[in-house]
Amino acid sequence: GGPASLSRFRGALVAAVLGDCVGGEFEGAEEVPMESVLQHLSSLYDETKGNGILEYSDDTAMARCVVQSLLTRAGFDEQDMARRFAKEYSASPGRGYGSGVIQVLKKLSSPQLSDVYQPARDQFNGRGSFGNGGAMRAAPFALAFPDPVDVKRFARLGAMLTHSCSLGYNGAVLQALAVHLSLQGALDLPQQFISRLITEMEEVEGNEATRNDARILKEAEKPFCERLHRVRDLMDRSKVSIEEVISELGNGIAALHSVPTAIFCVLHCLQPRECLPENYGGLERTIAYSLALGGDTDTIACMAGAIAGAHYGIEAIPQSWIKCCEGAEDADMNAERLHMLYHQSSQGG
Ligand code: R7I
Ligand code: MG
Ligand code: MG
Repeated sequence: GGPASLSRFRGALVAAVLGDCVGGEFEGAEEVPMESVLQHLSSLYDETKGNGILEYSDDTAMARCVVQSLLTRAGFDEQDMARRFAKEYSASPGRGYGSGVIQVLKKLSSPQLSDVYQPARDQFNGRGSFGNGGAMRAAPFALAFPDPVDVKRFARLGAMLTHSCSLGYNGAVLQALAVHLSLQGALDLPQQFISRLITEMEEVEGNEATRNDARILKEAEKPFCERLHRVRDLMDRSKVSIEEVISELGNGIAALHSVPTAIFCVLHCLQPRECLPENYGGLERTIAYSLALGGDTDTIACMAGAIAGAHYGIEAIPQSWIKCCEGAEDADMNAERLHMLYHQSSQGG
């Protein structure tokens, strides 16, 4: 489809859910042989096997709250979004939430709370979390707002409800921007895609809060920009091993060690790769490759899935995968609603 087509919206939201659901199998695994990944994925093609439904985790649970809030409020409403996070957590606390964020979600359910951003600020001795929990649920912001200024602003504020460290919320901004550009068809020119992300993040990271957090955590002055340069270097190389990707970019639960990694997975899988089956399309390659990195597989596959889904569109997603994953059909319906909201706002009314 063309820029911002319905197919791209559906692809983005559905593939994010698939990444989370299929990625759950390997979350936290240090080494994941490609063979195990392909075996796991091949069970999804076999509808007769009746291997049941793969459940989604916190990544999708929170993204669903973001979607519902953006749709019902027809825009960003921090009170409403915070309430939904808290309610979802208390209804299903066993979705695999990060160990720190649980404290925030409990505090957010207090009716006395006056500042919904305060619980997040209290995390980790007042520095805030740098986990990837803001980024893992950032894709819907790109599907609700056509203007990149809104995408950046609301992805940041939405993340700050649980992640007040700049290394947390800037990861959410980067993820939302990647989905935004992909929706426009920007992955047709991969070199320009990465350059535009770097240019955007130069501005996003050009402030005192980022400099402070980076200094305290002993990171480069603009941590995400530095990582995006590494992504560009890896892209330019003809052969890259999985070990190199992990050591250069990471595969962990910090946003800094997972958002650039997810972006690399998408870029690397734009073309066929030796380690992946020839009959795989780009979307399948991206998910398989994300899982083979090990570490925070559900989240990296979820984020890579959103970016790749926005590029390839819904037609690239095997029907049988959708049937195997909890919440995938819901995501498909919500994508249509977001598509309407997006095009209403771009007409200014
Ligand atoms: O970021 P968050 O929501 O976790 C998301 C991850 C995804 O992989 C999900 O799939 C799920 O598995 O969890 O939750 P947080 O608790 O805010 O952050 C995750 C973890 O990062 C924390 O439990 C800490 O181990 C670590 N972390 C920090 N450690 C030290 N100092 C995050 N921020 C800090 C910090 O400032
Ligand atoms: Mg998870
Ligand atoms: Mg995870």
